[in-house]
Amino acid sequence: MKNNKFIVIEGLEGAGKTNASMCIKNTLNQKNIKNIILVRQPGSTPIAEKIRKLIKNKFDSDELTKETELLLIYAARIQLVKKIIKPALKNGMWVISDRHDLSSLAYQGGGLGIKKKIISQLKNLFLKDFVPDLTVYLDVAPKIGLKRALKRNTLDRIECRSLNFFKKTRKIYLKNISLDKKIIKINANLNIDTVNKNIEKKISNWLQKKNI
Ligand code: T5A
Repeated sequence: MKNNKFIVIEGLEGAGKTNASMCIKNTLNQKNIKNIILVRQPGSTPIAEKIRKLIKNKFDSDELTKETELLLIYAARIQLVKKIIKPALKNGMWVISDRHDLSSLAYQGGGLGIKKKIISQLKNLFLKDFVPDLTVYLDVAPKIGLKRALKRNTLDRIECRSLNFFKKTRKIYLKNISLDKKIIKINANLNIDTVNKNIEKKISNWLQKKNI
């Protein structure tokens, strides 16, 4: 029987998702799991990467409406799920995704105020019962996360939003993780070594519980 899994990493900007992806991959490698692919959302297929640019870049002459933003993100997600994630899982690969549909609930739902019902309808229509086996939520205070993101790069279209936008986004993340037993919360305000140790420990425990 295949025991490969779909693992998602979630969190605000600068939460450390890129770092966490590598940490989870290394932890799996230590358990002799080597057949792993890393993907990011939006992105990771040629078309989804084009959509990613539309999402992240600012346009002087036009502005994405919140509904357009949601639909573009969902279009990129469906492209990735159908073309890469599902076939990889079918072939026995482990998939680690930097973000998935919880990001839409948090950012477009919490941050932009699109009704949960609308986002859930999209999810039910296109993802149906396809859900991650595990989600690792990196909880960071918006101010800390944005400071880290700013240190690394100039801020993109979404990162330029107000602190209040990210506070509302985090609130929805926290609400959802309290409802879902398949989400692990990590305190991502701590230094990177401590965060890595905590991720490694929680992933190892989870694997043990799954007899992997
Ligand atoms: N989006 C996406 C939506 O609005 N809705 C959706 O449904 C989806 C899927 C994606 C954007 O799209 C939006 C959200 C995003 O705005 P992105 O560039 O992929 O764009 O943005 P993020 O996913 O947020 O990626 P970031 O690269 O900004 O954040 P990460 O990956 O969480 O952070 P990371 O690992 O690159 O770390 C950032 C910096 O902080 C340092 C790192 O070394 C790095 O320099 N760092 C730490 N420093 C101190 N202590 C720690 N614990 C640290 N952890 C990391």
